[in-house]
Amino acid sequence: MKWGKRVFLLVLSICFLFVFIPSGSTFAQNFSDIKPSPQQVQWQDLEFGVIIHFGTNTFLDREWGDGTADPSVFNPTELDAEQWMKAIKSAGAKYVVLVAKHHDGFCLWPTEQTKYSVKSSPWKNGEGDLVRLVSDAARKYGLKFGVYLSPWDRHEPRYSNSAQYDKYYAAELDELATNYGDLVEFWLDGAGSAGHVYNFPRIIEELRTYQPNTLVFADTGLFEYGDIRWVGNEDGKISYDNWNVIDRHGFLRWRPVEVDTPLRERHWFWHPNDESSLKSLEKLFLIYEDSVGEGGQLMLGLAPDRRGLLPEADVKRLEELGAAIQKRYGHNLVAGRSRSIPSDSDAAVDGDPDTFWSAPAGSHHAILEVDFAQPVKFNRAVTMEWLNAGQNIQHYKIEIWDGKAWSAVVEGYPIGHKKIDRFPAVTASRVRLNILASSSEAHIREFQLFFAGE
Ligand code: FUL
Repeated sequence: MKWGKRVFLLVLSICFLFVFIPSGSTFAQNFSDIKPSPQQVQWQDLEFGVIIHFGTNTFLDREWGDGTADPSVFNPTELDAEQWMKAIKSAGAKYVVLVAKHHDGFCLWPTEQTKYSVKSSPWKNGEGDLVRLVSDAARKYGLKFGVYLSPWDRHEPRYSNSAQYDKYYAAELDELATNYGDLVEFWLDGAGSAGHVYNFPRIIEELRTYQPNTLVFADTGLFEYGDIRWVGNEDGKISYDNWNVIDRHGFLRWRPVEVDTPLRERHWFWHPNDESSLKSLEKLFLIYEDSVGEGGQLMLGLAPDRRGLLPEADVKRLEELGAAIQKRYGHNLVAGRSRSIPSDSDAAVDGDPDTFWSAPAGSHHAILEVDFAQPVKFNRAVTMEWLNAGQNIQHYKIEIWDGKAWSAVVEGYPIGHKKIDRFPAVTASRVRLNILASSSEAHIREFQLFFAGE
């Protein structure tokens, strides 16, 4: 081809790009091109965290303080952050997010930005720092730590001036981001902010400067700024197919879902005479299966009482939840008790989620079979996808061999980080995960079977 013609074609292609690709569009992206960041992968592996609400509301029987509470009301007499951590650990949670400032504007650390904080309270004669106590206790118990800093602030007079408030909020954020070690998650709550203009790009830039690995939770209205998305309800349930990649305003992004729900019905803060609102073990277990078991992250809300302790009944319930998860998902029938086909698929059935099996490169369909020497009875299957290369599995069945043919006990679509399938008990000695469609080859970290009682 002549040079003149080549240059002409090049110019033509560039013009084509400018004319047909709208500015800001995600050029040549489709869902299966989108992969998680390493930080998102690590965070998804945590599966279960808690968010702690404690502040002036606790002492005034309120859920949303109006910003007028006198700091003198904040006076826990027996506060013990280690008691909280022991209970959190017993439930099996892996990290703690502390509400450092709720909508009432009262700060739980001695900030330099306002007097409206623990500094003005009688607690420890104004010398206390709850963010310090909780972050230290969390780390002592092997739990990661994060914070919630409400943008909506019903106390701070600067709130009425967007530019001044942005400065104030960013300065508060700086203190939290620079003084309390690594933050695993930063909760950006959209509640109450309707109509207020924030400079979130600047605020997130500030956070990223000091905490490049923090994952930002943001509800759908603040989608562009978040790494994690809100499930859309506070019931503890993902009630739709859970794909990690979603499209909002033309942005295709990996946005794993977080399922926030309080331990007590509808209450994020502690309230007197509220014992009956404590969720039952059955309900909590269902919440676990409907969130973690649907590939999401469970964020359970805990509320210390006026003593500064988690109520005994709540502590007991958390222990019961941890024990129930262990009981139902502690005895995998597959690892060490079965043979898998194909022969290179051991990593999918070894009980170790740090190893994974890859179906043949470029394949869009694959079968993983496990054979037992004796028939096994089971009613739960747990499947985990290795997500670093994307969420590839799009349609699958779990099938058993009845001696003559394969029949499906489950038909599903996404798998994602973890999928718990529940079905009436069956007994079989040959079971298979039949991946009917995957955008690229499937990567299976684990395929496990359980008998979780009738
Ligand atoms: C919501 C808030 O309005 C609630 O009070 C609570 O903090 C919950 C976790 O987020 O948006």
